[in-house]
Amino acid sequence: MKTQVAIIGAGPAGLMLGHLLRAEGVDCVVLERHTPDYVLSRIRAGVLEQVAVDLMTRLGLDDRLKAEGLVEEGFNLADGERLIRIDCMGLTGKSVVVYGQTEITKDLMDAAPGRGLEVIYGTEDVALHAVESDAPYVTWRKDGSDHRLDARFIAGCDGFHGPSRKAIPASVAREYERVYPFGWLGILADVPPCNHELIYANHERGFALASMRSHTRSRYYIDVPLTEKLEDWSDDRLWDELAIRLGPDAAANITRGPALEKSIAPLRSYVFEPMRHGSLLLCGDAAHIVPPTGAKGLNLAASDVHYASEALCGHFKRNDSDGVAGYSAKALARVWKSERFSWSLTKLMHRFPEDGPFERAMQVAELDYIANSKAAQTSIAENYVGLPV
Ligand code: RFL
Ligand code: PHB
Repeated sequence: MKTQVAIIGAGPAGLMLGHLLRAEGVDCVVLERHTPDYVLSRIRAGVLEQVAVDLMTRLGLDDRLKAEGLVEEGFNLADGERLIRIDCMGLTGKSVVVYGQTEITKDLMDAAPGRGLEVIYGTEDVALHAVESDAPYVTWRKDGSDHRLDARFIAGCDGFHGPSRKAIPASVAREYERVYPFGWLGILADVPPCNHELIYANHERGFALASMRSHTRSRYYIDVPLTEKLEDWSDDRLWDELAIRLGPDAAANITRGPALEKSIAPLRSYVFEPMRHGSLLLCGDAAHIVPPTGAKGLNLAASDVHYASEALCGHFKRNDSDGVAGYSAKALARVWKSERFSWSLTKLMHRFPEDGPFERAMQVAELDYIANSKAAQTSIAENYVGLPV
């Protein structure tokens, strides 16, 4: 088989990039290890910045997003009894949209056949070859036979554990990493949210987040030590803990219900440089991870594929190779700013085991500053709604 761009991974990054390229008449094929049902069963992001919404609009795939997405004009930081509202709309003129990653992925998957976007599911042992040349190729196994796809470029959209990043030699690579000493225990339940806007809470017992997927489906998280076992957290224990950490006002409005999904996700900050090597471009979690505190992961995948599609269309349609050459630097400039915001919000809202009274006093002082400073609130708001692409 032959194509112009071989895309590895059919998560949001791979599917968005595939659609953007097809919309411009660039040939591509997406290779995905899992089945569509498996990809759709992963409960992940919930908050979209304008960059992700704009991308779906540009693709003409925003009907359901517009109809079902919840526009959030602000969010809240809670510290004990205090609730600080960040008025994103008032401070920046912009909002975010609550629309699950599952829904975005479904919209992109459903539209693929009609848009001529070929996605091959169930690809095993995907391997990248000759990425430093102008004729890279990908091999895999499916249904017991070997396959090969020749391309001009490979887009590595295969998440944190995929093979793409590893195809870049260590001699040219640089990794930056911070692993946090806790994970987020999340619960999804078909109950109305306790508040119409998200609440990020820093409580003496730990962090909590009240989020949602719709008016009837809620998503909550608490932070737990990495040693914690999921089976020790019955639904009741988790609802009790959420009620304490989110504070009495939110607790009074929490509706409890059975978990549709419950899982623990580790928290990590990670950046891999460069995001392009030869004919291989990395997009999304394949190149970087943010802790979920700023809701930036999926949105960074969207900004990466925006830059990558511009670069690849420049190459194929205008014979302009500058975009590909500059892709890594352009994408990383935005990645690092989102890394900074996610890290700083994580530090502000979590109790780290190594923290003492001084670190806690710093959190209180910063929250107090935020509560009383329009400049501080504006800075948080413009990062939360997303920096320009
Ligand atoms: P994905 O979604 O991991 O997709 C990668 C795809 O590649 C496939 N793959 C392979 N295919 C072929 N061969 C191989 N060898 C392969 N290895 C892997 C995988 O099966 C998969 O289908 O990466 P992508 O597309 O870069 O998208 C990134 C986002 O998924 C991620 O950043 C977000 O989910 C992060 N995130 C959030 N982001 C936000 O913007 N807002 C949020 O509110 C938000 N909340 C979250 C989050 C992530 C979470 N977890 C569980 C990590 C909340 C949580 C709890
Ligand atoms: C979610 O709804 O899953 C969610 C929302 C905000 C975050 C992280 C996750 O910061």
